[in-house]
Amino acid sequence: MDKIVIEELRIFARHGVFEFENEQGQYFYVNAVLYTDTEKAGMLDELECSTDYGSVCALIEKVMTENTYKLIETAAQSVAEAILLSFGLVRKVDIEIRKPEAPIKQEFGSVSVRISRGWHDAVIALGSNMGDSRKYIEEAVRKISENRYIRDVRCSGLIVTKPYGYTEQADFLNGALICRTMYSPHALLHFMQETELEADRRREIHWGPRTLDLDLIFYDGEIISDAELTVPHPDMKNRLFVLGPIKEIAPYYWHPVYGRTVAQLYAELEDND
Ligand code: A4P
Ligand code: MG
Repeated sequence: MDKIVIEELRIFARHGVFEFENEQGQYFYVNAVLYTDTEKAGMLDELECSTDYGSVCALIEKVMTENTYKLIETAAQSVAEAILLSFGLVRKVDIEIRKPEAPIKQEFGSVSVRISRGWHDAVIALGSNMGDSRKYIEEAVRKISENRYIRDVRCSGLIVTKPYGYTEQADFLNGALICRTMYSPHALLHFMQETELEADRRREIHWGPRTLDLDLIFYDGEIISDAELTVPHPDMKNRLFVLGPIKEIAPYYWHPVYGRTVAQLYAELEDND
């Protein structure tokens, strides 16, 4: 992807864990790499088709000077978020904040924090079989859509499905949504779990009845497997109630483990059933 690069933007600000740093202030230096597509701007020679680096510098200065953070980690996070939220053409940013006057006793050149943040594709499966299922799911979609770290939400229709796994329970209402998110996979999972709890979700029987179930099915083409999170969701290929709604909104989403599209996985499962 193309890059717009800002180097050594010098900003006087007051970040630091010590009170004297907040009172006296010091110079910080910001490096930013904006990942974007400059082809159209390059062909038409029009600033509107690109991201104005002058405006980006002004925004970085605003974030750095209108806030006082203890950590340059937080300053970097805030700068990255502000750029991604304000400049729609920027897909990803690398931010480095250097603090050459940091209060360190030893001789040193500079200390800095470098982070990368960006917009990622995520697919979330929605399910409910307790209470007013439609209301719980619609409320969840609303919360997800209103979250500032999530954008471009597209939701499938909702379908009634027979319970899978533990079958002694009511029919489910299922759907799926695709979105772009600035959250990491784990942060997105935590937001999804918060949303489940706000829908009176109690974790009782595994695979049992629930007011709201949000499962992270895909996150870009990433493969994740740790104690908290498995992505792509390990049982999705056996679940028509997951594959069907995703097929409606993203039939060509590529499963990075099985090497097939959602539409192909759906067709295979339907044949086997
Ligand atoms: N976890 C790991 N990976 C993920 C992921 N990709 N997305 C962990 C979400 N969570 C993930 O989930 C248990 C733990 O899984 C979490 O702590 C998380 O860290 P949970 O939601 O607390 O428990 P659960 O929902 O009872 O278990 P599980 O395995 O998520 O159940 P499923 O797979 O969601 O199945 N039949 C129909 N027709 N429609 C349904 O929607 N749903 C289920 C529940 C059963 N039968 C169904 C349906
Ligand atoms: Mg679940």
